[in-house]
Parts: sequence; structure tokens; C-alpha cells
Amino acid sequence: MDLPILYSFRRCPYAIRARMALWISAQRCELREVVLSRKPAEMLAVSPKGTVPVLVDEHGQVIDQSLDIMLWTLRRRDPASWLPLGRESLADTLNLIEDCDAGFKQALDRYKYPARYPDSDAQSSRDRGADFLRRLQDVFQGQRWIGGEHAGLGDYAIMPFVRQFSTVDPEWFAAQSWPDLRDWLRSLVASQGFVEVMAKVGPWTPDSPVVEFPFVRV
Ligand SMILES: N[C@@H](CCC(=O)N[C@@H](CS)C(=O)NCC(=O)O)C(=O)O
Repeated sequence: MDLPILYSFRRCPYAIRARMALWISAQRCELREVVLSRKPAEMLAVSPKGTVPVLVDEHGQVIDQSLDIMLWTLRRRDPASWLPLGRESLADTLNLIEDCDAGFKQALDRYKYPARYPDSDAQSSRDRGADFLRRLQDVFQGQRWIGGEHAGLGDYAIMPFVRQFSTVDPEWFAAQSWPDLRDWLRSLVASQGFVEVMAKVGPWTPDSPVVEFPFVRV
């Protein structure tokens, strides 16, 4: 049987969250590493909007939103109980992810790439991003993970963006009063899943040998 195909880009936070969910659910797929400046015609043919990640499942269904890929694979298999239990707690988690993907991501881009946004001010973008992170710090004062007792959908969906934010000015990030947020990020970055999904893969071409994901060890 053909494997699902995942078009991905190693450092893209959206692709990282998708790979994390595929990894935890042990969903085998063919990983096609994309160079964003040279997107493969095969990917654009199935998803003309041209963003990664894109998953094409065994039946040819195309899923081209990272959160949808997470939900797709976790609804098939969720061995670590990443999906929040109950409609209300799923809705709360999805709302938090939405705030990350909208306001926080916008602030992150303006903080990280000020030259691309001459009309924005990097420092006020950093402040806007920090507002979201303080909200997370408040959550972590009551519980260690967004998922409650263990890390789950919300943690892995949001963590790649917080990680990017933390690397823009690590000294500044380390000096802020969000110790629980820092511990949360440190644990997730050190987690086996994150380390595995960040392994390096060469760019895909139609002639490349198939790269299976999760990576098969020899
Ligand atoms: N809403 C999309 C956003 C994905 C996205 O914007 N990915 C970026 C890379 S991090 C991308 O592919 N950008 C297109 C480009 O840079 O050409 C998702 O959740 O999958």
C-alpha cells in the first residue's frame, strides 16, 4: 500500500507540529523535504497555495493545514492521549492554538524579521508576543502542561513558535519572569519526539529514494 506523503520543511514551525503528531501516532509516511524557494510541482499540483506542511493520504485526500494534519493523525491513533478529552477542553485548546497562529505568530514574524515589516516596530511586536507568553505562564502556574497532566495537542502545536520567539534574543527571553514557561519550553525541546523530528533530511526530488517518516533506524 502506498504511504501517505508529507511535504515538509525541517525548520517550519507548522511542519514541526505536524511531524510531532505524526511521530507520536507512529503514522508512517513518505517525507518530502521541500526547499521553499523551489517548491516541487508535485506539491503545487495538489495544493496550489504553496505552503508546507501538505499531507496526501493513502486515498489521495489532501490536508494542507498543519493543525488539520495533527487532528487527522491523532484521530486515527492517539497512544499518548494528546487529544483533549471532552468537547469543551478541545475547544479551549483549539482557541489557544488559534491565538498562537493569529496574533502571536504575527508578532513573532515582525519581531524576528523587522526588515520585512518596515511599518512595524520590532520592540512593540516583541511586547505583543510577550503578552501571549505571559498568558501561557499564567496557565503553567496552575498546571505543568497546556494538556494538563501531560503534554498534548496544545503544547506541541504552540511550542515550535515559542521556540522561535525565544531564539531571537535568548538573553532577553531568559531575563523575563516566566520561569514555568521556560521550563515548559526546555522540556519540550529536549523531548525525544522533538529531537527525532528535527533530524536533517536532504531536499526531495522525483528521483530521490523514499525517506520514511518516522525515521527508520538502521
Ligand atoms: N496555515 C498554514 C501555514 C503554513 C505556512 O505558512 N508555512 C510556511 C513555512 S513556515 C510556508 O510554507 N510559507 C510559504 C513560503 O514561504 O513560500 C498551516 O498551518 O499549515
